[in-house]
Amino acid sequence: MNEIIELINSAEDIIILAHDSEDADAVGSSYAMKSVLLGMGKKAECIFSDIPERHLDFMGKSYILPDEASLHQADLCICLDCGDLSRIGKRKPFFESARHTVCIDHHETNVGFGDAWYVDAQSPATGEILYELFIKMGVEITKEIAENLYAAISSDTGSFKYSNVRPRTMLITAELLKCGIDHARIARFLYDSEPIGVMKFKGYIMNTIEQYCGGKLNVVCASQDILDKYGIEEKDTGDIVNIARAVTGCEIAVSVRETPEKIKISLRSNGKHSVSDIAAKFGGGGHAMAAGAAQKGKTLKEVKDEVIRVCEEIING
Ligand SMILES: [Mn+2]
Repeated sequence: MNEIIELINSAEDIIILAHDSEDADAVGSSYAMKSVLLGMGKKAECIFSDIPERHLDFMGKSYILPDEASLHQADLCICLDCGDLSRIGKRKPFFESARHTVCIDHHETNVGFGDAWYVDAQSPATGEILYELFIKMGVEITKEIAENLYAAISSDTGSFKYSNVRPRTMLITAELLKCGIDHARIARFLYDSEPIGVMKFKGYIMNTIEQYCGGKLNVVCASQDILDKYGIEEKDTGDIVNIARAVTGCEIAVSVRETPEKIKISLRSNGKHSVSDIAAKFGGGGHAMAAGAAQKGKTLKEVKDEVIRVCEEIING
């Protein structure tokens, strides 16, 4: 961490990137880092791959998209919550042109990249790592920084439900609450404010769960036609895998989602199996309990059948 702090201290112009299809940990960590850097009198910009999911709108719009960013040699590029460099996608030139690069992450498949890196696979969220980094830097945690870190940690722990929560997570969260954040408001935006079309779409998903391996494998599937029918976008469907995961007796949950460019696979485990290995078989990665991948040039059905086959092998040993 000391090397990272030195690189931050000696940089003036800093670019912040997170993994593509930014989730709440990626967005919250990026915004918190930006606030800290601006507070230090530095120039800082978050460049996102895409407009974040709608339910993250409450976190603000403190980002620019790649098309709006000028490609120049920044002093430092900080890569957050990003398991490997391929996940910054077409923003790679920003990373490659920076004088120095840093990676801060918690994906167990991350082997480290950049001039300096800090990867803690035991940490449930990049937001939790950043809290400790900021304290080490002597940064005052403002309410705004605390809100973003809280959203990051809350989201990556499934609202503190997942097995990745550790005592330190609760201690850090308590420190964030002391900053006067409105955690109930954050929870409402993150978990309890669904547009009606999305809610009805989720009703459809619940009605079409497919079970395999005697109910140990639960699969949900969203085609482009179904999204059109409910008038929603692909980014509204990111958490449908958790519907499959919530079925009694489920060991592995899978969602397969169609987008115009690719088929996205999300995998969740309820503890018995590691799904990061399954994701890796499809060119993806992630954590033991939550992982994902994407496939191009195949139909939704082809991808679904392949994933089911691999999962069946894992479950049946
Ligand atoms: Mn994360």
